[in-house]
Amino acid sequence: MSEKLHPVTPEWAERAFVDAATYDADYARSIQDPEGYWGEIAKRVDWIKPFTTVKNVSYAPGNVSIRWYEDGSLNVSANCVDRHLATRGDQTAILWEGDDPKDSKAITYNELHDQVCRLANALKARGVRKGDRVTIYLPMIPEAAYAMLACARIGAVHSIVFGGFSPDSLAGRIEGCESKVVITADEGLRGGRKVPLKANTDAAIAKVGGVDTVFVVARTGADVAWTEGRDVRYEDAVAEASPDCPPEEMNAEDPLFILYTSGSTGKPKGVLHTTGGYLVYASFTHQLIFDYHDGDVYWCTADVGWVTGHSYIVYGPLANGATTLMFEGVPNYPSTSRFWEVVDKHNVTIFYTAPTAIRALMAGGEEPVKKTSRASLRLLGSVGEPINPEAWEWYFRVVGDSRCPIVDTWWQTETGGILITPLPGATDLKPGSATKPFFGVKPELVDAEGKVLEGAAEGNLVIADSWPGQMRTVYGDHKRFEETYFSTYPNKYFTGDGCRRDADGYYWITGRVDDVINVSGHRMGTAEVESSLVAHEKVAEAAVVGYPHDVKGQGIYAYVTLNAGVEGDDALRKELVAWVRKDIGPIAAPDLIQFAPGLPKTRSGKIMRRILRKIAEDEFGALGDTSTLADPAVVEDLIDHRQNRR
Ligand code: 6R9
Repeated sequence: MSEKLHPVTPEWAERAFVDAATYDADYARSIQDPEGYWGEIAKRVDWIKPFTTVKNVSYAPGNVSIRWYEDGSLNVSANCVDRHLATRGDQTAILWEGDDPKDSKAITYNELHDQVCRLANALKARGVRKGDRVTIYLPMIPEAAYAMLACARIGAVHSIVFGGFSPDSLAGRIEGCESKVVITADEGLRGGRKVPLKANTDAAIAKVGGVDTVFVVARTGADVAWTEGRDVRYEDAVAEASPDCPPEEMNAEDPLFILYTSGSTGKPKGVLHTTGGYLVYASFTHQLIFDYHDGDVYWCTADVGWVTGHSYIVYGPLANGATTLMFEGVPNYPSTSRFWEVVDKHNVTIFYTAPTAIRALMAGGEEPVKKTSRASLRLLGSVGEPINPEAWEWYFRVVGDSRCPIVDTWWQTETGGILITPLPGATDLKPGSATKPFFGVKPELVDAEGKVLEGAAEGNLVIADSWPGQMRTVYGDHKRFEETYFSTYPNKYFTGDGCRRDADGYYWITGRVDDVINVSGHRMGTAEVESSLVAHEKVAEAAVVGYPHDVKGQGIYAYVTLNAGVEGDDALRKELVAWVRKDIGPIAAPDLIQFAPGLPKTRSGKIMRRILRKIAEDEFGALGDTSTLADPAVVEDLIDHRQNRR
């Protein structure tokens, strides 16, 4: 692995909020005195009623409870909008860049306030009250941010569903949190292609029911089916509503949002984040890690359907009074220069994207990048999966002209904000390493038995103590929360990631150690893809694993056992791929399907995934012990018919 060092430059040590000496001193303090430290940091947000307790956390088995600032009250929308009006009402809050390069607009903080208040009143008029759940299924348009902030303003709990998810996935998420209201658009627009969001919403509601209001934004103006009494034209509702809506006083531990994410077993979990700690953590990390100063133009290319969009397009930046760019399109439309053209058009100074995008663009060569200026860029960021050193160096040299530090930020939906990351004025960079813990974060490496490993070591990554942005529970299932994150290693939060720490104390995330795969930076549970495949009438059994993929990081490899008498051919492969796309969404579509007459199982019937992973990686020389298999002969057949030959 590359151990090339990119030291902090003198200008960065000078200009950034944090330099190396400050990092060491503040980190030590944040670990020794978390209450004192986080009590002070929390002053960065406006409280309605100040808190008197900072931290009240138990990771004890059977009694996991996480509370920060628990007797304080505040409102997230007031913090992200109202408090900036006096000083920066006319500053751009959201810079929107449409799918079509001709479409863009700037929304000031004053305009944001007007839109959020009107929508909040429109929600109230349809009966939405504090604590009610609202599902948001929107493309990357400013209305997505308005919707989030309008919910936060009245104390409703939003649950955003990524626009690429299918009607069935949407249905499961509507049902999971019992939303009575959905906010969607007629159609989405991505890379010139239309996404039938309203039709998908209709199909989802037909399946689960329970929804009495659907707000529909006119994005493309398409003629869509209409259910009188239930469907509401967003533009009309907002125009009729009053622009005056006082923010609801929320307790620090009142829920802010639910976000469904894949785990190693069962259906996606509703990760619940609350109000005070989340906002403090999102805004603080955003400012320090991206070194956000007034005048910066900040662009995170994520979708608001993922946690990165929540914390680092909307809540963190807006709480900081930033200008945040929101992009509706894709990196390769109308051409593979699009990202850099947008950077030049809006003078973007901070750019945050995912390794999969870097690798895809890298495959297209330097020319589409080099023909743009990018002179405005100061800092680059990466998130979603490990970035391989080659992609890191290309990003640094070609995109950043060897001028811009790269912050490789490790975190999860569950963590609410970034936990392991460089700070651009403090941390010497090693390509491929997320480097060091952020303030207040106490990572540890443990072995399979839970023994804490010291010094240079490789093991499973756990976090030994809480931080304010941590998830509080799995919505409606606290037992699942405890079992998933706090039972493997008692008294510690288990991340599900493997990790190596080098002799300099740098962390290198090696990837998931559970049955979660990371496809183009999107989390997918192998169990979800399997249950979709077995729901097909021709499939008897399926086992899904990840395998290394040049662009996506991991690809989806499915072993499928067909029902007796069914012939496996390319037509059926296509049919199964289309089936999963339709059932879950395009991101879950298998890349490779191998028809397998039998799967390697132990005598007790457990599928030996270790063997399937090795074959999918084309590494069958290292299969390890196969003696416990019920029928070792199936392995020969699997190897003979493997689909990934390198
Ligand atoms: C923010 C986000 C979380 C999983 C996580 C890990 C992987 C994210 C990473 C990274 C290496 C990084 N991951 N950032 N791995 N380096 N900088 O992506 O949340 O969708 O919940 O995924 O993504 O495996 O456990 P989420």
